[in-house]
Amino acid sequence: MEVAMSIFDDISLSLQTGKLKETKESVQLALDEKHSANEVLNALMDGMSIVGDKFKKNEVFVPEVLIAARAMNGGMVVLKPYLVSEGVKAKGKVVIGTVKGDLHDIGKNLVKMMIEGRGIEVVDLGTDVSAEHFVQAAQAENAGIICCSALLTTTMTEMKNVVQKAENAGIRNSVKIMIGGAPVTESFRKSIGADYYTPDAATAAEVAASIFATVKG
Ligand code: B1M
Repeated sequence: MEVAMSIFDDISLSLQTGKLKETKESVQLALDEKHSANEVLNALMDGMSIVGDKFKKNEVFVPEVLIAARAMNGGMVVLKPYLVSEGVKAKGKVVIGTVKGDLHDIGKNLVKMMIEGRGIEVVDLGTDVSAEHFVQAAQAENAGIICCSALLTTTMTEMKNVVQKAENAGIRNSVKIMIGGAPVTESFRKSIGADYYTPDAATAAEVAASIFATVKG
């Protein structure tokens, strides 16, 4: 027996397979058929979350995630004006960057894309970001989470400064600090007093979504 595919399945599947043109077209079609922007967003997020799960299980790899994220971004460009006019708000805001002295950004970019795939707004501070900059940006953007990535054993120590600067600035109780990157571990997280360590981009996005799910307003 054949199962009929809905327009939402089309969106999710074309995103999962990284088909930019098809993703944009099916998003537009769903909107033309008068489906709400929120429903369409959920279909995009569903696709990205399936990609994230497969990435965690090593069923797909970095290139597949990057092309899926490109399709997600394309779909979001079509969707954005409808989200704005329907007043659909982002679920929260994150500032993200690679710490001072560190120029590796492939993992950080994956984390960013996965978090965006959860309907969360992400302000990307780039690479070589000082602790002061992380904290100032979190204050200026009123972000709920600071996400720090580090790939070098020599730069991961900057994450401790982020925790300290957040304390000094008086925002430690209102912001969660998430850390990750190849040399980072759970015991390192504990030693510096950060809130969450996650080993990969998909888990980082899950944790970010769960943080905002428990935060009011
Ligand atoms: Co560099 N490099 N590199 N490098 N580089 C490593 C990291 C290294 C392990 C290579 C090695 O020696 N085997 C080594 C670090 C050794 C150490 O400190 N333990 C190293 C070194 C030494 C250096 C230089 C010092 C080399 C030199 O110049 N002598 C130099 C440093 C420059 C600097 O940053 N100041 C350098 C430079 C570079 C390039 C510029 C050439 C390039 C970076 C290009 C770019 O990023 N735009 C580069 C690359 C590509 C690598 C390797 C080969 C790949 C890193 C990568 O992108 N992996 C790397 C060796 C390796 O890993 N095999 C290496 C793929 C990416 C998807 O994984 O970033 O780990 P990753 O992200 C993962 C998770 O860690 C996690 O999610 C992602 C996947 O799900 N994650 C988070 C990441 N951030 C997270 C944040 C979170 C949660 C999860 O929450 C906030």
